[in-house]
Amino acid sequence: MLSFFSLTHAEHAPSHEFFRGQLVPCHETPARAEQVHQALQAAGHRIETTGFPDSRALLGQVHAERYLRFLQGAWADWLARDPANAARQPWPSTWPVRTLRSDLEPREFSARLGLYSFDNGTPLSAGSWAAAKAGCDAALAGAQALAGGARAAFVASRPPGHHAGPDFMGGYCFLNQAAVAAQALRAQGHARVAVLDVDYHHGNGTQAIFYARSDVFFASLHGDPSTEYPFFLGHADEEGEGEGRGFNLNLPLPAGTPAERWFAALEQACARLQALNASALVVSLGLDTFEGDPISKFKLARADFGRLGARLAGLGLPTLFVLEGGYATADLGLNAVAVLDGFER
Ligand code: Q9C
Ligand code: ZN
Repeated sequence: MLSFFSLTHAEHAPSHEFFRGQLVPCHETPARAEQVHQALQAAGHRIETTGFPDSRALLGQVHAERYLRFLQGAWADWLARDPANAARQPWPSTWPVRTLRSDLEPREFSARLGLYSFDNGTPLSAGSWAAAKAGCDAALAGAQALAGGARAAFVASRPPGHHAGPDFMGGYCFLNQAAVAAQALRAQGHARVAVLDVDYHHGNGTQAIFYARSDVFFASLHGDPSTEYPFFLGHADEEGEGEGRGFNLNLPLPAGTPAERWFAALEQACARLQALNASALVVSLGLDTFEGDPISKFKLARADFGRLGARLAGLGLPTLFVLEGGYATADLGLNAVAVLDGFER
């Protein structure tokens, strides 16, 4: 499958993350993308690495301008505070939760980082903007490949994007590549685009971006947020609002869910997106549903990823796969290739 991969991903390389209150080495690493790149090459998939279009205009359609300005300048602001910060990671200090004001931007950097974050588990590094932006450019290139007649394409980007909302980062995500792709497909003339999120974690950012819209249907299969990250969104009663009512489908599943039950939920999502006449599909392809994933609790095996690809091919839609999570790094490339090969079989 035609794949889009920017080497710029490697510029996002923070060292540690907060995980259940402890500082631990990052789960979301450059090695993930390298594994995917190698596996794509080994399996003979064509990979484009340069010459992507600029997604900046589309970014302004899915993210707030003040958030984009903050994120683009964040590392320079952090260094301006103290040149020694070059060797340190910034962390948010305060979050504007209920009753606090989020309309104003504080001048203090760590407070602004709090304003634009919903967790303390999303470390920023010098090249975070560049890497996330390159992923969006790759997503736009993928959408353009579909417009040019490709049946499907794969955007092998990192950092991931589905937790990034209109004006916030979180869950290792900064810019929402899948949302950019969906917006690009809309601009090409697809009247309704479906975003199917199969990452273990609910795609709260994508849901938030499209929650009041009927032109982009969002469906997600994920660990039940009553016990799984991101905890505060992803329940079955979130069905969309206003014009978007009926265009959001959450299928939370308990930790430990085996493959058969997961595929039954996938059928529900497929039935809905067909009933809604979506004419293009963006797949937020998280591979952290894998049985070997270190931070997730579903039980899909490699062969199940092939089955997933085959099932999605059966929908008969132009399909753009966008890499999201997946932290069993040594298996990540082979799991991604299993989906793509299953689709093309
Ligand atoms: N301090 C994706 O798979 N870990 N993101 C919880 C909270 C967050 C996963 C740590 C896991 C995010 C794209
Ligand atoms: Zn995930």
